[in-house]
Amino acid sequence: MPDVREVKTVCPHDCPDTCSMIALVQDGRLLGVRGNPQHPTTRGYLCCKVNRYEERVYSPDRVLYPHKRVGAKGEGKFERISWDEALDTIVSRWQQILARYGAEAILPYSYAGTMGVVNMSACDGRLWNRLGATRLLRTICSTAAEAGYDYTMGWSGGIDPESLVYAKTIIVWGMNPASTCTHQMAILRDAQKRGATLIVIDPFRTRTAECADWHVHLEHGTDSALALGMMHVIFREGLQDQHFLEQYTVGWEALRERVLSEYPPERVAQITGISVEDIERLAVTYATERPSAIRLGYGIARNTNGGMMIRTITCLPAVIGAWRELGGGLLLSTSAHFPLNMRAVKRPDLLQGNPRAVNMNQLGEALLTLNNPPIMALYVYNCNPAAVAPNSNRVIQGLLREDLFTVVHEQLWTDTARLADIVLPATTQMEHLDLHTSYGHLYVQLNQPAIPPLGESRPNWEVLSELARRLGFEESCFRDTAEDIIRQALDSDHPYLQGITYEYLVEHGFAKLRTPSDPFAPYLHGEPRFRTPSGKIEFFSERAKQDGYDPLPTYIPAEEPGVDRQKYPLKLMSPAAHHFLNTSFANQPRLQQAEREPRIWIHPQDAEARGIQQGDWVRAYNERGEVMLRAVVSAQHVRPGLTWSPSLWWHRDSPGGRNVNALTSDRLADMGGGSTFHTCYIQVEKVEMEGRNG
Ligand SMILES: Nc1nc2c(c(=O)[nH]1)N[C@H]1C(S)=C(S)[C@@H](COP(=O)(O)OP(=O)(O)OC[C@H]3O[C@@H](n4cnc5c(=O)[nH]c(N)nc54)[C@H](O)[C@@H]3O)O[C@H]1N2
Ligand SMILES: Nc1nc2c(c(=O)[nH]1)N[C@H]1C(S)=C(S)[C@@H](COP(=O)(O)OP(=O)(O)OC[C@H]3O[C@@H](n4cnc5c(=O)[nH]c(N)nc54)[C@H](O)[C@@H]3O)O[C@H]1N2
Ligand SMILES: [Mo]
Repeated sequence: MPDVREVKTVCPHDCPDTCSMIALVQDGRLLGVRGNPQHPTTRGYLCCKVNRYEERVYSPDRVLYPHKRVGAKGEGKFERISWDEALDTIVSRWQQILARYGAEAILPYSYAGTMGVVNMSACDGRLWNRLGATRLLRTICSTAAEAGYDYTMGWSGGIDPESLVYAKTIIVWGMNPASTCTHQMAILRDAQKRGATLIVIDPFRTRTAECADWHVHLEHGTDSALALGMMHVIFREGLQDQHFLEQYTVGWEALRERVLSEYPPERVAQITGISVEDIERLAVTYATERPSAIRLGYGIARNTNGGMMIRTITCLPAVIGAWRELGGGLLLSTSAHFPLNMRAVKRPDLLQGNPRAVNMNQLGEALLTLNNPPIMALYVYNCNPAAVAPNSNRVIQGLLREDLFTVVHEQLWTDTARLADIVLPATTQMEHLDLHTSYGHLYVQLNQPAIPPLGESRPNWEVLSELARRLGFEESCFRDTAEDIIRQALDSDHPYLQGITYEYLVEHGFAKLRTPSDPFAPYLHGEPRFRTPSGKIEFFSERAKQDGYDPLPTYIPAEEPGVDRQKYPLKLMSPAAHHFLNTSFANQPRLQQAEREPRIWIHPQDAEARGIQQGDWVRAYNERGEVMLRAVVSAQHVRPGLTWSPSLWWHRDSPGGRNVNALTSDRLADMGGGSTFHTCYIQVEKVEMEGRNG
């Protein structure tokens, strides 16, 4: 028997944990993966999705060879072809399109299937910049939250999650780490064991809420009002940090006046459904049982008022000076701390002129209505838009356009791949080299290939750089290998990267940024400066004012204007499923069994009014589409008027052929062009599904 080899790898998926993994390999075959016990946040275990990675790598759904479509669009009939034929076809179709319509007729469409510096970042920049293709605004996930945070904080990095064990009060706000980043949850549990109070603010009783000391079960979309009500109590009781306000913030007088006059707890109680006593208790606990930390999620921002909710919540730590204590402050993202040389990776300098932009949340609209030029070619990688983008019937209608030339580079035969003209096989993380940062910790990590590529699969960068060369682009960056790109990314004089070289990472796998303290408290050392125009935390934001927003944080309800609330009276949220990662892993039988069926949580009042009982199949519908879901009737989980359906099943595996995105809206959030998956109105009715009810 050949020996079992251990290879240092990194989980590439879109999750703040970015785990360090050990791949076990025998004779070129992946036996399994383990969480790296040496890694301080991975701590030797992996989540329920990734701990059997071999099921993903060797899935019967893997794309192993290039294919071309032979049946009608969407029929799903394909024939194997060679790489040469595939690349020749792509280049010649693109060249025809370039000659007739220009480069803006080509749209790359990608997100974070892998978060690697090589196979995401370099791929999203270089070729498309050089080509002058239509730019994709990558807004589906985080941009509303980032824009809201930025008005208050500038793009200043959040606190080190490893510092959270020193907190005495932790508010997890609009985030579900027990499902979406289990290693962050472990830190929160540790803090709880050391005596911290864990508070969860969420309109749904999530797995995280189940673990909390206190679940603040508020009305959906009302968080700004709650945060402003907390500030009212803090100022009224004199619990603010006056020194911090005067030294490090802008506009605290105006903020104080607003919250004292407009957000008394009585009014906030009416908006949020939380009692006056609870609002007072929440504010006083947060301000006095210190250090106090807020773990703020991206999920909450996927609402029409999402940017303003994040902007408002982000003001709270400054009011009490929480940033000045180890274990205090706020964490939305750690990304801003990584000083990698991203200009060298993405090459924005290759861009000439100012090609138009398409918001990725409105793909259907772009494919069906854009003109001068229309989108004639789509190149999809690291993403599954047919199933993950909102308003999927519209997206699918666009993808079915007979004159659209669609290439999908994929690991799996996803809903999107099945709608392509050319399908290219992609390597998995076990089969290629890459470098990773994280948005939830402070480690730089190297992923080394553990096994040879399966079938004829190739990494993203290999394919895109080959296409660039075949298009005649002579810039030397299109001859870079993955290793070249990683070395360029690490090429920086920044003290945080001191000694973190390619060679170091080959040997050790990971390195924590060399920050001045560990755990890193970014605003404890010297005089804190924030990355806003004033260098201070901005309660009053001149930039927000110029951009047409209220310059101060404020409460705006989450609403889908123009919807007939008589016809569609229920609100639907569809956040992350525990056993899937967006649509990744949702094809694997073991995880499908764990997730059971596409389901919808509904309050007993709303169920009874519709004759719906526990376990019935229901049809959820609105003007955009319909979905079949199994009802979970629960007063504990949702308030009346709200429903909840975890995302995301594949369309392929959904009864009726559509997942929940057939219902969601492609309206944009208030800020950052973000998505609004959770501001969605529907009606629900009971249906008889053969052999399925009961
Ligand atoms: N298991 C699993 N893990 C994942 C993912 C997955 O799909 N599955 N997805 C990954 C990705 S891409 C991301 S971006 C992250 C997302 O990670 P999270 O930010 O944790 O995202 P969600 O679970 O989508 O949403 C978090 C919570 O926001 C709540 N929410 C919605 N609207 C409101 C509101 O108005 N107020 C408040 N207070 N809460 C609200 C939802 O009820 C939900 O519990 O997770 C990553 N990890
Ligand atoms: N209703 C609803 N919809 C949502 C959300 C929600 O909360 N509710 N969440 C939204 C969020 S936060 C996000 S981030 C998006 C995510 O949407 P996507 O980025 O589309 O995420 P996944 O569904 O994980 O699909 C990623 C795809 O990339 C492929 N892939 C992985 N690695 C590679 C690689 O190296 N090369 C290539 N070529 N392909 C690769 C995978 O096989 C997978 O099919 O979904 C959004 N959709
Ligand atoms: Mo995301």
